[in-house]
Amino acid sequence: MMTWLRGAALALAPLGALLVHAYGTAADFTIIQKNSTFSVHQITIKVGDRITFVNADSANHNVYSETKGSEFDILQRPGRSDTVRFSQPGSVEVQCAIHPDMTLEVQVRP
Ligand SMILES: [Cu+2]
Repeated sequence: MMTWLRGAALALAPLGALLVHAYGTAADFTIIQKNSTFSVHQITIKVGDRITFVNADSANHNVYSETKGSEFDILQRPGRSDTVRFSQPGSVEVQCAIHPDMTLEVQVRP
């Protein structure tokens, strides 16, 4: 019985290592929306990284992207935060559908 358990653990070990590797290199960034502006207007990340958008205003925001392969569209009530994972390399234009002056360029490196 002990031998079987040990064998099973060894067989599963490579799978666990693979999962850690797949998610281990991704980084998380946070961008705040305050006074109807993004806290940064340009950011460079890598494929697989995540950006959490926080609405720190007392009004709604609607962060979105129509860049091909990186589309998203999120209505955010005050205080809400949502995370977007960027899986396509290239330049992603991010805007707010409610405040057209709110712009952000996300450079996603391969
Ligand atoms: Cu807005």
